[in-house]
Amino acid sequence: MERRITLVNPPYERIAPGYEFVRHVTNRSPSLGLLHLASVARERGWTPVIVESDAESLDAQAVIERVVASRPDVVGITLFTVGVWSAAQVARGIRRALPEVPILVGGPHISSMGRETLERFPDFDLAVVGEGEWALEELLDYYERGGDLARIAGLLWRDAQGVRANAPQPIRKELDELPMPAWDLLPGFPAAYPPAIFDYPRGPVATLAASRGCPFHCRFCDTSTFGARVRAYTPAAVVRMIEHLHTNWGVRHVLFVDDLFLASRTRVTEFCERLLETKLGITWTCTARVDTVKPQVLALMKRAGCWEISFGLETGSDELLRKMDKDARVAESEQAVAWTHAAGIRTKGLFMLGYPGETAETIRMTRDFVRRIPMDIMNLTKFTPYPGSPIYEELYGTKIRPDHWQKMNGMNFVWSPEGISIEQLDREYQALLLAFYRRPRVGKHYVAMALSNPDNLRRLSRFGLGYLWAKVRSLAGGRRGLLVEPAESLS
Ligand code: B12
Ligand code: SF4
Repeated sequence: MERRITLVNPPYERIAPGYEFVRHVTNRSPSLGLLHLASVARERGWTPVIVESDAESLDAQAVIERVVASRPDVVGITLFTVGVWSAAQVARGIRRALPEVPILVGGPHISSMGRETLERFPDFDLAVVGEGEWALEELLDYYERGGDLARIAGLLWRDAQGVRANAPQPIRKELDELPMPAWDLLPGFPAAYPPAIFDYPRGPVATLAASRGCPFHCRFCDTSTFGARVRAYTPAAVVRMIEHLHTNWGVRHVLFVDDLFLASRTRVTEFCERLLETKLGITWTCTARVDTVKPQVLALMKRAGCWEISFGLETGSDELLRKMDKDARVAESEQAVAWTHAAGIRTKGLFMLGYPGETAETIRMTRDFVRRIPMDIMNLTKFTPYPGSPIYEELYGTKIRPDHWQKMNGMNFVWSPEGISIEQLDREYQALLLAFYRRPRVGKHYVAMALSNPDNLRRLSRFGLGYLWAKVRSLAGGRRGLLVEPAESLS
């Protein structure tokens, strides 16, 4: 008998109201987690279907219809904090149409807030805390043959007494044993999943995680899904996945989404050497902490196709870095960016604005910093205390907006530090980005990139027109050019 599981990446508020034009230039990567789960289900003889709401522009109602039409025996939904409400709406619709079908949830929000989420949203039946592959195998077994839910590690489930939490899952080290992510099931892959504009030299592009886990404890970061222990695929297995992507879909650029790609320089060295041996000419991008790069490894990475490294630089203030428990200093950030630039690899700086302790002075320091370093691309998020991060515990129940879960996409301020209003932060946000992007060196670089790739030019034009239109609407609506909705306030 055929058994079917439908896996859903639900719709969510990706972009703050007022900033809709940003959609043209942002990242639309698929859920790699669902690709892993789909391949595990297929290996066990189930028929998996994947629904990617954002890439397919599906709203909650369209997702419900798509899921019902797929005639599932089990539904799985991946949850980020920002997507919980719309996922609950989707679950309610599925429940009405298919009352007998169990609805599982998992993902970063569940790893930190699983019990609260199940208690709050009755249409989510079961939840998996942490990695999903091993728990899903056991759950599918349970649906085929029956058994005891209480024995599945990492599972949250319901009985007459309420939500029950099983023992946590053990740390799994054997990533090589996992089946290859099921890219073949992804609707419209790879064209429907472009990365952010200017973030890739040429497509098609795919995401990969070569490792899981991070031993650091930056206070703003949620590491509850993979934990503190770094586990990795062997370099040979990573190269095999790249060859698979290249052969089957012509993928030419890979975005590594690991928390700490450079956790082991020995592993990265072997990966680079093996990738060079393939002679595929693949380019790739990864993230790194500033204390993990050195000129020698950078030179090898460059030869092996590394095109860009994202560094979590966060701020230009040592005092704020200390408050974040970032375990890094501004001087180290500066050194890492300089070395990377000298190696011929582009650098992307990931910054945040509005962390507790942010002041006019720290903002000025960040502005000076982004003006002086040889960085190529700046990504600025609005500080958000995500569930699962140490800072969430500290700030929860203080000045956080009552609807904060729905707004947690890094594009809304849901909290503001003492002495700075959300409106001021929003102005500073725009000013900081302009301070960087108005640098003549940066401007020239982007003009060259836009002209060298028609795709960039098309996306950029749509973004520019959208921005002008948003400004006009804001001025006409009496918001003096501010792009945020006027109703936003803190409780
Ligand atoms: C790549 C990435 C993205 C990509 C792709 C997103 C996607 N849908 O996967 C893009 C750029 C689009 C993105 C966007 C955002 N991201 Co992001 N992103 C990541 C990153 C770096 C890697 C994700 C990944 O592929 N992991 C590898 C796969 C294998 O793991 P996984 O998806 O978690 O799935 C595993 C388990 O969670 C579980 N699982 C997942 N779903 C399900 C479902 C079921 C039914 C079951 C049983 C199990 C299960 O099993 C999977 C296999 O083990 C993570 C950091 C991290 N280490 O995970 C941040 C991270 C997930 N992002 C985060 C955030 C905040 C966002 C944004 C809100 C905005 C922002 N500032 O970036 C948006 C929201 C996107 C959304 N869909 O709601 C936070 C989430 C915090 C939270 N509580 O919500 C993280 C954890 C970063 C952090 N450390 O703070 N992101
Ligand atoms: S920000 Fe980076 S280094 Fe810090 S805990 Fe998160 S993944 Fe680790």
